[in-house]
Amino acid sequence: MITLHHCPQSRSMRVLWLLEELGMPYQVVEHPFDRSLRSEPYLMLNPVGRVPSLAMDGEVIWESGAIIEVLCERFPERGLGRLPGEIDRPDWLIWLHFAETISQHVAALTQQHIVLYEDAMRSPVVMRLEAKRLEKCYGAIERRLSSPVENRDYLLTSGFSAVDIAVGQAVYMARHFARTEAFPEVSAWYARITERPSFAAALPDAEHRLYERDFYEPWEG
Ligand SMILES: N[C@@H](CCC(=O)N[C@@H](CS)C(=O)NCC(=O)O)C(=O)O
Repeated sequence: MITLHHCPQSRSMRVLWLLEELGMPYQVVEHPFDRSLRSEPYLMLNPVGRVPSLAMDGEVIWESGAIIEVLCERFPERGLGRLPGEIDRPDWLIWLHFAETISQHVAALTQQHIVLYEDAMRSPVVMRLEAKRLEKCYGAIERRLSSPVENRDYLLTSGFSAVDIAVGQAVYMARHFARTEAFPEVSAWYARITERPSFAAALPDAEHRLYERDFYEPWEG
């Protein structure tokens, strides 16, 4: 059995989305987004006390990008990875890792808006800067989706893959802090990938949301 250690609305959501898309049996252990992730038993699952962590075939795997790569290689028949030698392999790796570039800005903004609980701890400059950097990331996706290829509906020329999930989930998080409306290709792609039932299955229920709001305006100080 595959076991995913998960916090709603965190990077583990991209693994949940992928597991749904793979259609293999799995179970989810949901953790609160708090200091319990630093407990000794949890550190056996992720030595830095983060989600996700995945147990599969007697192995514990952490780092969402590595988990996605391992899952796609374990179930190649599902067609969500691009294996070494395949034409889109370099692009698959680029976009898989780019998800983490986006997520780093989201993490900074989550810290600023949510984790820091006193206004004196927050920085309006950091909030604005990080939101702008998210827009730069949207710009990179926009450019990719606008590149002149027939049917550029997804990040890869060869069609939907796990990198649409990884980047799509990062954009799901990022949209709490930077709007996508000014990026028409990103908006259309995001709508396309999030209409999949696998995305709906990875969404949190109302009681387990990390983000209480849909959008956080920069704090003005
Ligand atoms: N690069 C790691 C980052 C993991 C990470 O930072 N996860 C966040 C949630 S999105 C977390 O668990 N944070 C808990 C904390 O920092 O205490 C990955 O992609 O798995």
